Amino acid sequence: METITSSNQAIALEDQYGAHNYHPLPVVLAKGEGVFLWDVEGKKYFDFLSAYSAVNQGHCHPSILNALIEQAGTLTLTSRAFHNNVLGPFEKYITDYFGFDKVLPMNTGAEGVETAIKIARKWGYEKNGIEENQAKIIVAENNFHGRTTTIISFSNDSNARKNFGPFTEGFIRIPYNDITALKAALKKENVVAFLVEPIQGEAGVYVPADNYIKEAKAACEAANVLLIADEIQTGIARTGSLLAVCGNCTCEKSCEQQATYTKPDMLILGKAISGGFYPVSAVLADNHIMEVIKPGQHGSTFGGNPLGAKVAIAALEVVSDENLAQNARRLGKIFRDRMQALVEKYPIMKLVRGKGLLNAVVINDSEDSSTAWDICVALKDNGLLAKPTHGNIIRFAPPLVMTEDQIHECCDIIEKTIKAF
Ligand code: IF1
Repeated sequence: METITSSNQAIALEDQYGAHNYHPLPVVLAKGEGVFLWDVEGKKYFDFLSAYSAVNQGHCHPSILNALIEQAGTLTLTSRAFHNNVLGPFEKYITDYFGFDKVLPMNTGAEGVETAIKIARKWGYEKNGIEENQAKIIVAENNFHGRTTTIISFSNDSNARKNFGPFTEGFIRIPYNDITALKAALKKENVVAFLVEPIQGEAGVYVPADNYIKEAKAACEAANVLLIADEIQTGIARTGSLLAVCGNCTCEKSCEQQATYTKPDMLILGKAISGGFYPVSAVLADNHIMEVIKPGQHGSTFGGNPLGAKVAIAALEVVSDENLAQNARRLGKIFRDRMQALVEKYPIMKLVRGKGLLNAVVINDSEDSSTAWDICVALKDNGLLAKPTHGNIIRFAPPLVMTEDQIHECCDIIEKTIKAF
């Protein structure tokens, strides 16, 4: 294997031998620890993307690393043709942790979404009298749920869809954060579920009305339709609660007792469920839904493997042991207040929005301008890594282990960079 001694060398290799399915910022990372990343030349950065919220626990968290190393030397993969001694304990741990009867473990987030779609359809046909092959699932405008052919079938992002057809049928798109539109769609024939992100991440961190999810659940319940919450990006303490559907829960009591908590019929998790060490995703549901899946009807080679299961337990322990939800809530408020001060001071900053440590700044320039990108390149030069989502929106999502001093240091870097623009 070629040894990388310069960033340019690594970029050249990717350019020649790798598909060009991303346009990364011009930085080549070689080491990560907590909130920090180092490039090949040894320059240190604050990470303000957290691998799209997959390293909420910080890079290379020692206790998750230890769990990985220990299990990796013992048993990594058996397939589900046989049992293993880690899957059962993982299934009990995660269903207790989130308050559901059962879990179906998969690998990537998109697989989790696909799994939830299959379960919802099967539940509709076998438990809800929906006409075979006629199931409809309601989704939101500007959704992002992954990149598989079925998932992009219900996306309205032309870049994610163009020339990937033909597409999967059975989806109804409605405006996000619009209960009236949801109620109208719920009146249509053969609707089995409403699949929604409690906060739209990729669309640009759109936080809906406080009662949106609770009212959506009530409307779905009245129509005997399943509410599926995609918390792949918003979950695992990112938004200042364990889940975004926890509302403003203070994490002192169990979920059922929290008035602000809305329990979805199906919960989809991914990304930080394994702290960035190993792909793990999961669909959680109660028995009356999960029991529609019988042996041989769904699965995957790596789904539920002992290595991913052990890593996921360790990653979730870090979330509760280190009070990451409370930290994200506290630091997120500080961050938004500091950004709001910049909005008032610098015309180039249009607005800041977000919840917990999932935030975005809208730059006061056209969607197709390169300003947001140029600001991110300048932030990189100043030691902070962030990347625009769409056009003029910059997402700011550091690991949840950040300290108050560090968040102020990062805001100083952002201010210094914005000032130069
Ligand atoms: C990319 C961002 C995008 C997700 C939600 C499912 C998935 C994701 C809410 C699929 C994945 C990743 C994918 C990555 C960029 C990133 C992302 F919003 F997080 F920034 F694209 F929207 N549901 N999000 O956010 O999970 O299959 O990737 O494990 O595809 O460029 P996955």
